[in-house]
Amino acid sequence: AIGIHKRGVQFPQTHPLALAPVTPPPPTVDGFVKEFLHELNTDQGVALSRSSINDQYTALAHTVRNYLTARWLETGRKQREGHTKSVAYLSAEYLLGRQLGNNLLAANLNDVARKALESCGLSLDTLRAQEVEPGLGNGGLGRLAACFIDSLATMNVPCVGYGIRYEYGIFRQTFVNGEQVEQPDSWLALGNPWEIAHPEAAVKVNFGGRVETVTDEAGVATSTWVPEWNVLGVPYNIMVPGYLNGRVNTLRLWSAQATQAFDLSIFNAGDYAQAVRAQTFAENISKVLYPEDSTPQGKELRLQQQYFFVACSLRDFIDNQGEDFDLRDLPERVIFQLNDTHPVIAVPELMRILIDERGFDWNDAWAITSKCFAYTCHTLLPEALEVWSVELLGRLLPRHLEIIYRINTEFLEVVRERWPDDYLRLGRMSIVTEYPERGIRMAYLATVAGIKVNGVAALHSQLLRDKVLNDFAELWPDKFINVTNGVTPRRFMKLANPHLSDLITDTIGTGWVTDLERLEELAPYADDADFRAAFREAKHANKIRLRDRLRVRDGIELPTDHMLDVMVKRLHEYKRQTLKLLHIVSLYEQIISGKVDAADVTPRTFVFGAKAAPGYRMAKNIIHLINNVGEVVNNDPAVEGRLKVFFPANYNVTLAERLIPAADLSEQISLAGMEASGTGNMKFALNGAITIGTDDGANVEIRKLVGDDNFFLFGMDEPQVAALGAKGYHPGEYYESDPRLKATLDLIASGTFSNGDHQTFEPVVSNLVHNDRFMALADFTSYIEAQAKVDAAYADTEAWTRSAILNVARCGFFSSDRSMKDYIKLIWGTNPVL
Ligand code: T68
Repeated sequence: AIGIHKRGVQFPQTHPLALAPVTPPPPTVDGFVKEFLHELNTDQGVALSRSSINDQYTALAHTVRNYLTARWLETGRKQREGHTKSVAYLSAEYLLGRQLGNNLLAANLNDVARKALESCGLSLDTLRAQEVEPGLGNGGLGRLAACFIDSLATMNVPCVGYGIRYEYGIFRQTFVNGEQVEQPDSWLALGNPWEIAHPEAAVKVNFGGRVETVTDEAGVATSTWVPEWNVLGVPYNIMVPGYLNGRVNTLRLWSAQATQAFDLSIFNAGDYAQAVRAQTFAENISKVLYPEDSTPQGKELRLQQQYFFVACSLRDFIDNQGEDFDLRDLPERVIFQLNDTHPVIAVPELMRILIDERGFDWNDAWAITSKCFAYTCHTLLPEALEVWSVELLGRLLPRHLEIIYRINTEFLEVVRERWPDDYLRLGRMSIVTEYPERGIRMAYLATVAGIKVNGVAALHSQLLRDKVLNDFAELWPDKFINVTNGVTPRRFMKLANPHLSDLITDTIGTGWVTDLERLEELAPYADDADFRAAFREAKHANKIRLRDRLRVRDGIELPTDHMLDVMVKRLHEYKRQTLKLLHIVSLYEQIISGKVDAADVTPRTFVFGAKAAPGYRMAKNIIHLINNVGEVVNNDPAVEGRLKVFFPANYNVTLAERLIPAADLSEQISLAGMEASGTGNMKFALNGAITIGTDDGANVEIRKLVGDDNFFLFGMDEPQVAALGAKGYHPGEYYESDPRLKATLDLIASGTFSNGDHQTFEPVVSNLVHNDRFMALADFTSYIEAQAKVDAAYADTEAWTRSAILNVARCGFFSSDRSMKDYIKLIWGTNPVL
């Protein structure tokens, strides 16, 4: 068994040199070579001449880490001694992407490292390619968390990111005959040089059992949780370096371990499977990332994950405040930002710690707890709002369930006071729902406990206030705010798009990387023909970089002289990949039926990237259809040189970094009112792609900033969607009345993309014609018209470039640095520590 680390011990400092962290030698090429070889020899235990690429990569990563270590320790010391307020970002997902390139950039070691490796006969690019990206997230929500911690470090804001060290991240997607097949993502197989484990600081987490309540003579009831089993959470620390500022924050991810490794007596008796059962069971908790909205099976494990990482994180944060810290001061020390509802069980957990472990009474505990949390909502889809069944919650966390009931009782008192006799409202607002079974609405719990509730784009926040959480907004109008998402310009411009970044820096200087609004200074250059030519050159160079990558990665031969039309995001019906597909099939149909001459069609290459949740049948059908359409279109001489459709498997952060800078057209075509924000849309615009999009999520704000002339808007807006829904939507009517749409759907139904078989895509077609929850058919005509405008605009190269430049120049608002400033100002009230 692993000993539990005793907190609060004063570690001895026995040598004067140990009083300050060892400062790294100045980063000269020779110094770097020395450090690198030292790592290779002592850490990997190999000579350069005998080393594998993985040895070299690992040694390089450690070398970079060593340069950052002193800063890291210094950041930690200042934070502890400063007693300042920190952000504790609680997120079940961090979609980090590769670390090496980012950390070299942050530490300004890129050139030195490149030269140092060259002098050893090695290539930095080869070693960078060796890194398996940590895919510890599903999509936008996880990537947002990664952007946020990058920005906070860059802005010198004390922050610790807490999450789960999944042994397997988001599945690796492969295609077999066009269909998605999931492979486990064993990202740790070759080791992870960026993490440092602290098994001695493991935290115990309890589960199950029962609550014992005793009532004393005064009638005061005391509850004690008698748990049934427990696991250990082992923290792994990962550096989060700020950009060129010497600050290194921490991401702390928890890994589950059995409290007792195995039963030696059973092992000795020969039952090996039984002997390690407890261990396997415990370690399952952090085994694998849940693919979003899959089937109910495994739900229990997901709740275990949520409580596991939240319990570890609260314990860790509180213990780090020292032994004589008064928990009444907790709100001055921390704000726990809840990244969606996944960590919301932290609310009753803090209440439990305060009441059961620290002896606070209910009201005092609530006074503290209700100042320590804020909640970010990332969705509007009702089925995506988490509800935990009372049966499950009561079995796994009986004391927490009891606390939630009490929170609800007290909350409903407040509602009753404000609206006496409004029973319907009480039912609507109750944290406990009775349908379809008794359950706990985690979004409501978060709303009741949070100091603020924010949506992630202006439209989304407005819809939260006016629709999903309207009752709560009436009760607490000031609680509801908007913070529009953002993306880090370090990774998604400077690192991913060196050509454009260099051009920008040559034109307006370096400041934009940490002050993205300065991109505005580029606007006048949109009218400068030389600048436009240079801008196009960068775009073309990016297409070549992408072509080279896809050739090796996927065996795809990407034309570099086509318009590059890209739709990358999770596969979901509301995002409407099918609408994109209908456009492609419709172009194809018009050519092969002779309605349009191929020579008149703008050469376009369509690229998709998307993973479907393994249990999401329709999403998988759509992937299959995209692949099969690609197969037919790409091999039909009738459209040769005009249309190509590619779907590289396993879209991830690494591919995004290559794909986005090369794109001309960004597809953001969700049904209005469905995409909370989108962040890919921001990345594309900042890299000089023009958006075709609906009035949804952050598209609304992008369009407002870049201007209507530099954005292709189509489709219904949210009020129109709501009105159509209320009136009754009949997709069949659109099918019957638009001959182009009919021909398109008929072509799919005819078996053209399924070797003549009519069954394969019947579910997709019939779902569109008979159900079409996300109204793709209603927006089809408008979409096709907007796409025709895209073609016309693209034909005027200079005007197109001008628009693309203005997209870059006017999207500085979408830096995650700005998002963080908004969180700080509107929610956290934290200060930078310099
Ligand atoms: C996304 N949500 C929103 N969810 O869809 C997107 N869900 O509009 C927004 O830009 C982004 O969040 C950032 O705010 C997600 O990515 C998930 O990944 C998810 C994961 C688990 C369970 C449910």
